[in-house]
Amino acid sequence: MSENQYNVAILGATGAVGTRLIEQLESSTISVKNLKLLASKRSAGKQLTFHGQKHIVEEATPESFENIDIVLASGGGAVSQKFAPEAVKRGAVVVDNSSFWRMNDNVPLVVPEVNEADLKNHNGIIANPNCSTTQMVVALEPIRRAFGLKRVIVSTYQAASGAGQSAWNELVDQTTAYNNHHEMMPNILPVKGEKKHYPLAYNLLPQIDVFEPDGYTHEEWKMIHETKKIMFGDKNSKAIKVTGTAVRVPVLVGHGEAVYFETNDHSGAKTADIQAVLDSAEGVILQDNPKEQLYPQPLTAEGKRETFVGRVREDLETDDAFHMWVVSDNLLKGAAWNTVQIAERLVALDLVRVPEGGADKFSTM
Ligand code: NAP
Ligand code: 12T
Repeated sequence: MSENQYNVAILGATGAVGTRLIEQLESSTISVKNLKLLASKRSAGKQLTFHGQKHIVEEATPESFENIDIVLASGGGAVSQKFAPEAVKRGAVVVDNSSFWRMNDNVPLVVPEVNEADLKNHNGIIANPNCSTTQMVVALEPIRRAFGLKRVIVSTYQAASGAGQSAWNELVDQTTAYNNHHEMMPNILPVKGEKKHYPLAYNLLPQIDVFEPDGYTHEEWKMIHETKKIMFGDKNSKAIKVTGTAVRVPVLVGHGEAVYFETNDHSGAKTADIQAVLDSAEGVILQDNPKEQLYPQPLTAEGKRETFVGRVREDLETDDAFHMWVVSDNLLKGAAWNTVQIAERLVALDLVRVPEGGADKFSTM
């Protein structure tokens, strides 16, 4: 582990992900010299704590990134579009949570358990995948390594907090309103800024992010193309078929996923073989014992860095096909922990620097 100390900035520090970035950085192996907390003008002056010390939140400007080594960004797409190139120009390496840079060919999209090696190709920006993609590939990659993988069909059960602190607050308020026979006032979900809003309390919303012209939501589109880029190195890889349906459920923290997959293995692998591979996989905790009613749940995954897998079983009618149930804390492995984990790996691999010409790759954006 490197003994260097780093100046770190958290962009979007007051948000649902940002507050967890602070906590994950506190318990990381990274030695922080100075921490700068950045948000919009709205939160400038607010105080947050890091290692027991008060830090004042500042409004982010391009100059905020002078003398910064590592930026952990979770301010949203427009914020990362604007500020990530400014930070890289000033020599900082940005690990970005937004979807803005993920599909850029100059930007590695990384889940350390799956494709840590892609970090060495970075040009100053590294993208953190979508939360639902991250936990799915953590569970699928060990299966791909052992048995190959040719097809995935996923149904997601996604928590409100994935859409930010305001969506979290909205679900709490709606639940209270419903229980007290008051009117529910939806303003955020399914998507902030969309034409229509619906209550999530006591409901299910089969829309996460905006609709694409083909009828898929952008969340479903991201799961398809991010999975291909992370696991197969090409966002349009034909080596695997991926599809799915993303649904918002009235849970605060922790996404669930029912995953159907077909392997490339024709040796007759059984449920126990899949379980054995998952049981020894990095970042995975197998919780799978129907006799004891043991299976992953959002409430038991909350606050944990790992991805929990259970309900592993053979498909009854298709050879070499299985089902599993995957749960993780969407704000940790889905966002803040994966981001800090990437930063830890950058430090360990001595990659906390912008390579020559790196900044030029983002200057026209
Ligand atoms: P959130 O709770 O709404 O927080 C948004 C944060 O961005 C706040 O700190 C906010 O600061 C800051 N911000 C907004 N406008 C800004 C500006 N112009 N300049 C600087 N900071 C600004 O949202 P969240 O759930 O933490 O998510 C933040 C972003 O992370 C999302 O938009 C998404 O792109 C990404 N995310 C990714 C994943 C993933 O799957 N990897 C999961 C969740 C979120 P104020 O307090 O000043 O408003
Ligand atoms: N629509 O970073 O609303 O791509 O749950 C993360 C969370 C997009 C993203 C959500 C979203 C992202 C959500």
